[in-house]
Amino acid sequence: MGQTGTTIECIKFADDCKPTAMNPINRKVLTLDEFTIQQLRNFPQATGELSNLLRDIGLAAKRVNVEVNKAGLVDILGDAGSVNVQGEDVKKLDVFANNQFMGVLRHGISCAGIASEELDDIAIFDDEISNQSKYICLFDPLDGSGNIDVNISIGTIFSVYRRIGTKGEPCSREDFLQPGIRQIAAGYIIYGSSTMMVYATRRGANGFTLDPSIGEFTLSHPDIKCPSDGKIYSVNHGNFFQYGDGEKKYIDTCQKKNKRNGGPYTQRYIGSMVADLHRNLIKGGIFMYPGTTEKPRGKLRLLYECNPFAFILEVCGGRATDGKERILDIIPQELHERTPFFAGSTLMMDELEQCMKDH
Ligand code: AHM
Ligand code: MG
Repeated sequence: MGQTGTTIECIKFADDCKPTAMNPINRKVLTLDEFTIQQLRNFPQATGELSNLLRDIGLAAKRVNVEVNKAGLVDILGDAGSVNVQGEDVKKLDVFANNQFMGVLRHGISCAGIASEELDDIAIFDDEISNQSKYICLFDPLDGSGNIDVNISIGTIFSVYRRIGTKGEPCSREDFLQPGIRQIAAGYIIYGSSTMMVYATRRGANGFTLDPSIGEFTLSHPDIKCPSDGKIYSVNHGNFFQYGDGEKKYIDTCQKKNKRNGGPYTQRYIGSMVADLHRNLIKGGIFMYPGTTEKPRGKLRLLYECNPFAFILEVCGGRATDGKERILDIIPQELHERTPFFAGSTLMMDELEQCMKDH
């Protein structure tokens, strides 16, 4: 992976997947649980804590998915803050999502505490079992939630670190303020035309699509790689005149043909970063949320929006920076700090950086 040079080959499934007389099930369809167990079998020294954690996240995601799919019915069932026809309080979906992720992790055995876009401070699960667990998690439980009422894809973003504090004691803020390069895993769930969970470890990134008929995430995108070049650029053009000269120059480059790029590129911007980055990861492209004159640090949060995507992109062969520095090397100062964010295919990122240097 990137500068760390610790890429480990992704596990291949071909032989295990073949149906045999002893095992007539079509093993091509691996569920998320089967996949993580397969990985454990390949790494006997692993304790299984990370697999537990990912299973917990998958479970919360399925619950959130059910509610997201019902979102169009809020006018029938009751608006957030009101009481629905069953007499239950209707919660805002992002609060609901936050409670689901926090709930499964608090009751699980692999997470000592969480930080979330929905919480001002960290939540420490200070009980005997949680204090023994290795990991802490950071979440944006429902990113792009402003898009819910118009039926546009939204997502959950997560990031997992090994805690640096002493096992047996409650976790602390230092565990959460680690640079992104120390992530053990990162991922996202996209609630879209189908629901998908993608997660990356240093061994690779894999995507799982929710099969509604069995209620399980199943391996649909093994060993994801980001194309080294692409033809899509994603940026909020409404802010164009507030961007710096380097960003303006690059956007100008995207709109023209040159010897390298075979342009003009296609502009695609949903305004839901999980959907925008997922598309660009699979098809090749670049995503930008620069600082503006009004908001010099941009809008996106370093710890639970940019770091996880930077990690996933680097595992898949792409890159992510704040315009100057590699995102994963930034030492965080605050839980909710913001950063300009540029991420995508390496050749497009090279061209962007050249424009930023020249201007
Ligand atoms: P949110 O965390 O309040 O949902 O905001 C984050 C979202 C991202 O998903 C998206 O890329 C960005 O805001 C869009 O912002 P803008 O409308 O300024 O382009
Ligand atoms: Mg967000």
